[in-house]
Amino acid sequence: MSIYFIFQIIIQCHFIYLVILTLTTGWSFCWLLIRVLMWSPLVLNFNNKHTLKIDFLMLHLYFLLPNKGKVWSCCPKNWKSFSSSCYFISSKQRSWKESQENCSTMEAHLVVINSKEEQDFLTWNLNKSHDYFVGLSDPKGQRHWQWIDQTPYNQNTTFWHPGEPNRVQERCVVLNYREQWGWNDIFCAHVQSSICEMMKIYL
Ligand SMILES: *[C@@H]1O[C@H](CO)[C@@H](O)[C@H](O)[C@H]1NC(C)=O
Ligand SMILES: *[C@@H]1O[C@H](CO)[C@@H](O)[C@H](O)[C@H]1NC(C)=O
Ligand SMILES: *[C@@H]1O[C@H](CO)[C@@H](O)[C@H](O)[C@H]1NC(C)=O
Ligand SMILES: [Ca+2]
Ligand SMILES: [Ca+2]
Repeated sequence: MSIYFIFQIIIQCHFIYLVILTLTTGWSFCWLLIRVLMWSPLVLNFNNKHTLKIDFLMLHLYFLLPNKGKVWSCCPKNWKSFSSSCYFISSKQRSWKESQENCSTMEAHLVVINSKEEQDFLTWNLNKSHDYFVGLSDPKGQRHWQWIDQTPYNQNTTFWHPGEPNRVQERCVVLNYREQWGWNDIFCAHVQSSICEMMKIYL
């Protein structure tokens, strides 16, 4: 048997292994692959670093060779993909802080709206009768707006409803529908739906 042949078998076994994991765990294939590539102890228990290196190499070869130079990117299952981000729309009602904490357990943060295109993409997927927390707040009540990921607040890319923001006590921002989609400042302790955002994962 040539080395090449053995190589092929190993790669195929890996593929089948991943397919089985995909079917049995309900994770999306791409996401699962990421976990494997990240050597997550959740998915596989490798014996030593040597096997890890081989696995890493195999998986890269398996996916990169047939796609010569094409970049693979993906979002976890049930997340929506737009540009270089993934979004999770949660209809569960939580305070702003709890919403952010929930995003951060998923390695994400409350959505940071960087453009009209991003906001339009999101609103296509939202329910007009819900309010969605975004990652914008005024922690000190000085009308000094801050994005959760430190993106500078740019007055040119804001989508406040007419008459908003209106009250200094309202320090957290929701995206909601009033004839059209826009932003409103509300009390941070109010419970609302939310949107999480994370960077797309590139292989
Ligand atoms: C975060 O929210 C999602 C959806 O609302 C839920 O499935 C998940 O269990 C939550 N995670 C935690 C740690 O609360
Ligand atoms: C939108 O939310 C309302 C109230 O929670 C719900 O009754 C309705 O089914 C939702 N619509 C969609 C399309 O999910
Ligand atoms: C906002 O828009 C004005 C006018 O178009 C422009 O002069 C300014 O540089 C912009 N500010 C930022 C931060 O992009
Ligand atoms: Ca964004
Ligand atoms: Ca308000």
